[in-house]
Formats: sequence, C-alpha cells, structure tokens
Amino acid sequence: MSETRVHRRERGGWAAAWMVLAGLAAGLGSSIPAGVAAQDLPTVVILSTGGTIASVYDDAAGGFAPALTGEQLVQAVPGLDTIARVEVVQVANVASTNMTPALWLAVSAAARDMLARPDVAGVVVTHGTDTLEETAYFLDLTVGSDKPAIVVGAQRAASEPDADGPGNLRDAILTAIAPASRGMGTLVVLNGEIHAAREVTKTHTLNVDTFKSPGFGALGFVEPDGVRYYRAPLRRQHLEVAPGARLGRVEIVTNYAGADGRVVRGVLAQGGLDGLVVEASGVGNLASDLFDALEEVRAAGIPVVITTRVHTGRTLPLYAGRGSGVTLREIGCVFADNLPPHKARVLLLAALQRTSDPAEIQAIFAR
Ligand code: DAS
Repeated sequence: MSETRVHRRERGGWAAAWMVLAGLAAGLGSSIPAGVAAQDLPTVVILSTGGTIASVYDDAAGGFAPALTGEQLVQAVPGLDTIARVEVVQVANVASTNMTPALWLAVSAAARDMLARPDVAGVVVTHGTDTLEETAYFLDLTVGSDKPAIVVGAQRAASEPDADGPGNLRDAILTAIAPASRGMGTLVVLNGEIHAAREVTKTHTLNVDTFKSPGFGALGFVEPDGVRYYRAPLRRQHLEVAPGARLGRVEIVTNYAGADGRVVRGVLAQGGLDGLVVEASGVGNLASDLFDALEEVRAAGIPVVITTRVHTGRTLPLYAGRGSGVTLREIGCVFADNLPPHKARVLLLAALQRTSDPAEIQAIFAR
C-alpha cells in the first residue's frame, strides 16, 4: 500500500518540477554543479529515525504510523542522483514522541562518525516533527563538527497526495551540501526555511509552514537557485557527551493559577531526580506554594532551572515576593535565558555530564 501511495504523489508532477529546479540550480551557482561526474558529487548520509515523513496510513490501526525506511524516503525524491551521493543509516523507525535521550545519543554518535569521514559533506536526520527541535538542539550541543547536521521532517505522511517529505528531504540535502552551511551547526529545514536548532520551534499542529524561530526568523531559505543565508546563529556551544553516557533524570513542571507543589513533591519523593526544569509564568515567577516545594528540591541539592511559558523573551530575577524571580535566585535556581522548557531540559541533561553546581550550570545557560 505504501508504495502505491508514494507513487501516486510522484505522478502528480513533482518529478517534472524537480527537473526544472535542478536545471535552474545548475546554472545559478547553487550546490548543484553542472556536468559533475557521479563519483565527484558530495556525499550526504541520511540518518533515518521515523516520524510522519516515514509514515503511511495503517488501515488496521486507523491512523498514520512510521513504516518507510530511509532508503524508501530517498527513492521518493526524484533527481537526487544529480546533486549528491546518498548513503542511508536506519537508526530507528519511531514516532518522535518515542524518541529518548538514549536515541539522541545514538543519532549524535552516528552523526559524529559520519561527519568525521573526509568524503562526507553533511548528514541529514529524518525525524518526526513533534520532538524534532529537542533532537536538533541535542545534536547542536554535542556533534561538534564544522560540517552541518540537518534535521528534517514532514507534516503530511508519505502516503498522502500532498506529502511534503520528499521536497523537504531534497531541501535538507541541498542545505547539507551547501558550502555556506559550514559552521552553522545543526539546522532544521522544512517548507523551504532554514532555522537554527537553538531557536526553532514547531508553531502549528497541522500546517506545513510550522517551524519558526519566534522573535528571530529563519537563518535562510532553500530557493529555486539554491541555498541563501541572511544571518548566522551566535548562541552556539559544544558540550562533550560521551556516546555511552548515562543522561540523568530531569523532569519538567509547570506553573499555573493555583499550582500548589504537589507534583514537585511527588517527583521528589520518587527519588533519582538529577534536575528539575520549571515552566514559570512571565519573566520567571511562580505561585508561592509551588515555590515552597522548589525550596525542598533545592535543599536536596538538585539543580532547578527556570524557564517561562511565554513564547518569546528570557527569564530574569526582576520581581520580589515569595515565588518571584528574586526569591528563586536566592535559593540558587538557574535562569534559562530564552530557552523553552523542553530545550532547557536538553541543555541541563548535557550540562549535568560536567557539573551539578548551579553557578557553573548558570554560566552554561548564559553562553
Ligand atoms: N508522528 C509525529 C512524530 O513522529 C508527527 C510528525 O512527525 O510530524 O513526531
């Protein structure tokens, strides 16, 4: 069934459009050189992990589920053989809601190994969109190569007539081989936009125009004549995380009207907590009762990181009163700058490999 549906999309004229694009790009100095022999084309390694980009409709289950391999995703992109030599590594085939820190480590190690090969220009990670930005940020922190790692997904499953996966995958490969992508770290490419891993977030549940960098905008675009950048990410850092590392247990809790700290006390009582990320309100303020519970977490020596449920802007100790930013600073909480809770958790997990000292963790969040 999947084959039939994928081929139905190809018959829809995408292949013809691709030939026009490839021809245009060949003459306009993009990453598609004219008249280059196949063996001289850049090599891109696809690390396939699943997600909607690899999903087809499962009649028995009544919904979409990952089914296609990385090889099948590559085969659905017409004309790839004129721009890159593509190799595929199947790392997983899961919905990205089932990505785990252990899988992040596996993807990061594979990316590092592949980028260390002199013949590899870049890697492309195919991924579900739900947690794509977490994996992308982990890779940005840990891969440590000048060559790009591109993370790509799709909003329409491969079995749909308007599947956006093949076009997005083509754009991701073009971005991976573009010389201008060097030094940009891990990039997220969907819907023709190129975003920095630290800044990008999914903003719409269904629309194909979903990955945005609120407050900042895209770094660049994949256009008919090639990849074009307008700015570079400044807030990048490398944290060494060994492939066999044990990433700790870091939970996320949220502030809301009437938050009384019961969830925090429950998490603390279970034991084994290595860190806590709090999704505060506004510039970083909490209900007083939630603050009381956080004092217990801090008294146990566990790092606490303050983020906000507001979509743009940073957290800062600005207000006084029990639960305010000033009191959170007094008990040794770390302020996450403008990272959202799920990315603050990624950074905290990586930082905890080096230290659990709040001052040192604060310095890492300030970079
Ligand atoms: N199936 C979801 C996921 O794997 C959604 C998607 O990929 O767009 O994240």
